Amino acid sequence: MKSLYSIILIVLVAVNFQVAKAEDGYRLWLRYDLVADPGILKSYNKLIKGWIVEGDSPVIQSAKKELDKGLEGLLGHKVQSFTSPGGNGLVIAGTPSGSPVVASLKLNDKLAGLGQEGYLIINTKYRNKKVIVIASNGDAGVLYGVFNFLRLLQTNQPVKSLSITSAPKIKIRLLNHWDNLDRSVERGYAGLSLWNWETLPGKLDERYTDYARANASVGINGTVLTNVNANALILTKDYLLKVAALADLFRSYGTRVYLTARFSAPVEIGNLKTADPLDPDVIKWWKAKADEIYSYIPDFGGFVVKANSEGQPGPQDYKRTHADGANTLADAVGPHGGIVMWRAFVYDNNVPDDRAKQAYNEFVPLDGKFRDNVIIQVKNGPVDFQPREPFHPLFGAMPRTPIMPELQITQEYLGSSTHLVYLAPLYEECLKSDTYAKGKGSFVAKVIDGSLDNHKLTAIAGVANTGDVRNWTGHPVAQSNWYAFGRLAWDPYLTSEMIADEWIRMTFSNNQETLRTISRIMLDSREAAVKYMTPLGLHHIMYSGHHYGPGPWVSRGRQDWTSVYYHKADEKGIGFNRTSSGSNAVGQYFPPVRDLYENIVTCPENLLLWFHHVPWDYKMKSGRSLWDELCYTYHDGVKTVQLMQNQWESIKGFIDNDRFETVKTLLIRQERDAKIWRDGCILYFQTFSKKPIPADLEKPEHDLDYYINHKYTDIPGIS
Ligand code: GCW
Repeated sequence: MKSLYSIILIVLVAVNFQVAKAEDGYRLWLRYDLVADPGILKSYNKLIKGWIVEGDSPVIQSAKKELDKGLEGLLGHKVQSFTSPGGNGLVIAGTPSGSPVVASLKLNDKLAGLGQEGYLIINTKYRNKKVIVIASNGDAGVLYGVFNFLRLLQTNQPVKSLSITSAPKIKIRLLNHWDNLDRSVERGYAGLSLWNWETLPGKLDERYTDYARANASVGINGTVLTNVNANALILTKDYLLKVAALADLFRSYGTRVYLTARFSAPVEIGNLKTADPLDPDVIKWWKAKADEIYSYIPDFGGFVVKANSEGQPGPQDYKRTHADGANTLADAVGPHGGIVMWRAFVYDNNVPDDRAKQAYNEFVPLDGKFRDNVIIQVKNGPVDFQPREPFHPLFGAMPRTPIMPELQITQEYLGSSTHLVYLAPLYEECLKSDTYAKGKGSFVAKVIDGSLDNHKLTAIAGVANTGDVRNWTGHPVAQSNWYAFGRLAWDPYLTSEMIADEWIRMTFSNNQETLRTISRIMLDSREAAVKYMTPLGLHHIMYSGHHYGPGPWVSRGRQDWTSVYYHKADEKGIGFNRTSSGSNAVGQYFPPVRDLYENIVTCPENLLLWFHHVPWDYKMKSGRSLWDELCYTYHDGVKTVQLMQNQWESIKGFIDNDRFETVKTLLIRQERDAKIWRDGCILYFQTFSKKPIPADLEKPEHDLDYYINHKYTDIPGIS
């Protein structure tokens, strides 16, 4: 009996080793490796005998190529393409207007309401033969449907009785690249910018196509190529021709190109004396510039603008409002169908009010004053992409103005490309927050999908984590954040678990045990990072330059860029009093959210120090004092990373060795640096609390000075 078990074990291990091939991560989640389960493979081969994709547009060509490539890889042989249907087992994809076969299926009723990007995937019969149909009203929908179909195969789902309809809930789904023209990437940790301006427009790197494929596979339909800290040169002819070359390529994947507009461009590249948005020459200049752009890029999406924020020029330089500025640009691109995404990430050190309140104060009075093609781009939280923030109070507070969220995919405050942190739970937390703007159920997701206030213009942006390193994102698991952003942009009601499940199956393995293990690691990772960096509502206590390590001691320089401004630790306690007895940031939320945060008893403990200055002895729900709870939570965070390491170790041999070792090495670094966060912060806060670290907790290895002076030598982007 024993030997039978060992034979079974050897066979199992051998099977798993067989699938564990060398892997550099370049293929992302679009690997299309042979379906590993023989039973499932057999069933697919029985059901799929060939394919027909009718239509000639560039997007349909992309759909054909993808289907061809995907089926060949997954099924292990070239799957024949047909020009006319005949036998059983054909995959038919197209639109009623571009494909006579699809038209003859009379799907118009079913397609009504799915728009140009939505699609259906069904098993049906064509002239009495069993077929699988992927249909949409628009070419982009066909491409998205093809990607969904391939995803079903990649994730080993049955494809025998499909009845899928899917349409995006948000119209414009964008990556924002903070990429500079010298190819450096602000807050980028994965090499240089993907856009090689020197070799454009002549050379179209293969990566551009693979980037577009990856985006289309999750439904991302736009890309803002340049940094919000903008360089006006991108709007000059030579650069625009380079942009046009990218736009031509991306168009065949349903992706539009957008740019950031530097507000002072009329002065810098237009030789005007002013950039005053109400000056007739400035208005004329922007109109002419927009006309020029559209002459090269007929489907140009529009502009993103960071104005009067962190030193960027803007309308306030001329005593004009954000609405004046946004409207001038909107009037320029509007006639061509373009939009303006005007960022609400504004704050000023000279304004004495709490930084967390400034965007709301600035923008709420402007509600209803923007053109129809302007949308206000709001970060998920009121400070700045912290590991945890409450949702931004602007969501729901400007009912007459479309609002879009800006999420950060690049891990500026979450361990760069070194820490394994799956961000879908962070995104989900924001999207599922109830603003109560129109009573219970006024979720952020409903504000941004337009349903709460009846807006047609809807959008969402994610600050990209891509670069020219071979695996695109540095950390292999950081690819999941790009993926998760896209999936949530398509449907903000999806869950982190579902998205992780898909991504792991496509990227690593369909093996149940492997899947469960990686999923557990990913789903716990964000909370772990919050705990070892900024537990209990702490925020903005990172090192001042690179934002990777701790810096609660940062107290010099611009006040609202210090840490002491945010944690306010003193002998009595710690935390920012944002209640009505403090900055009253709680007053920007609708009741009952406002009351929930105002009251120290009802304020969620994971946001406690965001809203309250709390005495060190305050009794927490656990029964511990605040000080002890802080210490235990920091330690919990590190423990989770240690657990993640053990869990990762358990899948050795079940995935390829390359990525296994890469992640393993990074987890060791993550543990090391999580301890630096933990011990540096605890020792620093202890100088105020004057209390001992609970006896059962491991003591810091070094003294506080060590942590204050620590330099990293192996972290991308900060050496
Ligand atoms: O998060 C902060 C970053 C800046 C960034 C800014 C912004 C692009 O530290 O690097 O600038 O936000 O979002 O504008």
